[in-house]
Amino acid sequence: MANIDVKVPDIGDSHDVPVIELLVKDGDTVTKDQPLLVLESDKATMEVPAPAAGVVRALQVKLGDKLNAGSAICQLESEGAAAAPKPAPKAAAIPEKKIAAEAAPTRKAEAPAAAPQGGGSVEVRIPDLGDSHDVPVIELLVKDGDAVEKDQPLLVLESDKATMEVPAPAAGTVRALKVKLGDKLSKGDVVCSLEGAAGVAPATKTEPVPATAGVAVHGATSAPQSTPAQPSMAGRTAGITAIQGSDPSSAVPYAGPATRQFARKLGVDLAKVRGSGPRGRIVIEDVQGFVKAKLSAAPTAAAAVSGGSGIPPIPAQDFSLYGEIENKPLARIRKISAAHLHRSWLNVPHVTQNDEADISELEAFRKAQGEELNLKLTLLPFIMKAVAAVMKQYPEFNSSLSADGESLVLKKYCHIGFAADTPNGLVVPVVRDVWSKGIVQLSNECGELAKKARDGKLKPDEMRGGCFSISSLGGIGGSHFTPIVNAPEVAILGVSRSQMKPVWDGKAFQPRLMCPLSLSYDHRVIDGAAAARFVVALGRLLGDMRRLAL
Ligand code: CAO
Repeated sequence: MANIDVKVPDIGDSHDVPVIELLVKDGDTVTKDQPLLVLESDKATMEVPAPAAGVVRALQVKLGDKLNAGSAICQLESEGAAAAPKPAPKAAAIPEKKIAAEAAPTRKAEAPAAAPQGGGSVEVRIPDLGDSHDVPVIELLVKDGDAVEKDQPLLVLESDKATMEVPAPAAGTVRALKVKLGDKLSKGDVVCSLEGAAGVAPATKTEPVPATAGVAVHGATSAPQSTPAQPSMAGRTAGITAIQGSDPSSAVPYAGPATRQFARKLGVDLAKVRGSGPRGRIVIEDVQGFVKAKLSAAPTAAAAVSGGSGIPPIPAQDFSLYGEIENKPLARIRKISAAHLHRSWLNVPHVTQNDEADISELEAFRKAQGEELNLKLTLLPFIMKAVAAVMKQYPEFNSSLSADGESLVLKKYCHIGFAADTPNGLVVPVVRDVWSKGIVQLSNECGELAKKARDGKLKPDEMRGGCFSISSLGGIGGSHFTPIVNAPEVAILGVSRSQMKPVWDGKAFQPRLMCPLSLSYDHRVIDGAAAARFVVALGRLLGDMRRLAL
């Protein structure tokens, strides 16, 4: 057993760099290279990884602490030789893959990737990208006519090895922008001109700048890699991993400094933002989209948890850590119904009353009538008609709570909605005036509305004004389920698949077709006894539809 003192390694020119994320706590077991914390200076965001596997002990830093090279972080209680403390490693310690991304801040002044053009204008070219060629532009951060500050990022390149920002070598106005998103650039390619960029130190002749000087890698202006005389980036930042994020095991959001800065300004936690860039990289548009979504979701989300329930959100997860994933945007209908269902589920104290109705005679009648009339008569219109009759008998099932919760609004009409399964999600078309319609008419209307629903042609008016809903899964299968009340309605009937069952008639078991019914209701309005009465009455009606005529 050995204890390693873990310290902040060389972080280039940076001092008093704040801890923006603390990724471990005392007692945590970490693997070698697992990030312990994230530091963020003006120039770079850097992870400090564990130098060996072990258990974190005596953690000495907290969020916001400002650290320097050599600042103590913690001890690592580690077993075996691998745990032996290492001096701050130099170049060799870092895998080649990461070298370009592990840039330390270096001499910006020596390498503006710009060639003077006269008249206060300079041509900005891609500087030396080390071994990389044809590196795609993954973010274009300026457009023609934009005024930029010195060092303001102009574009972001991403190779297999690194994500690199190309900053403006001087303040000026962007002119003749020659690149677009997706272009593949190499050393010396012209990016744009900077007009009014007076005072730019000319690059050594028109040669592109040496090595990677002038290229900011995750905000850190990188040191030349290929020039042996320069300290290697790996060497300079040994022990520091600039945030690359393309490593899916990284818990730190994968984003460039410009995006990070933008997110910080808006107070956006990047861990909650889904990146749309290559390998999930978060770009500025993602942050904007996140804020937009939050703002537009605010009313429904707030409504969904109305009553100040303070329900903690489900933490965001990176599912790609566990296997391949695909991000499929939700259809509009699904988003709307999700918000509505969530709101109903949270606001309405639900109880579900289950029962079974003997529909043996009804089925025989339905089939016979269907054949006689040459009509596709399903069970749904019969159930709808029976429900409407029971609602007349028990008017609280045809009511809504007033907005202030002080009274019950009793409806003198009967419009019944039915849940329809469509390729885009659940919709609930509403059949009007069920009291005044016969089964055949109800069947025709249900058929038409269901077709419109599937074709995405329902008008908003055809989904409004319902007093009660029916959710029939009988055509699919299953026994009972718990439907969610379609608030501000106060009850919903779930219908499951009928089955032949042995039913005791007092003398013997008889095979009867039993249809499972599940009545969910708003317990603020409906008592359990009333719900039981409703279901029993419905079962009796479905058992003998002649009662409807009484
Ligand atoms: N028991 C046994 N068979 C049943 C039945 C039941 N309870 N309900 C329907 N069936 C039968 C029908 O009679 C029909 O059989 P036939 O072709 O032999 O006559 C077959 O199942 C298919 O019926 P259907 O589902 O197409 O027709 P429907 O009128 O009963 O339902 C509709 C129409 C729109 C409600 C239905 O298509 C649908 O979308 N259901 C899903 C609703 C849903 O998703 N609910 C969940 C909401 S909460 O997440």
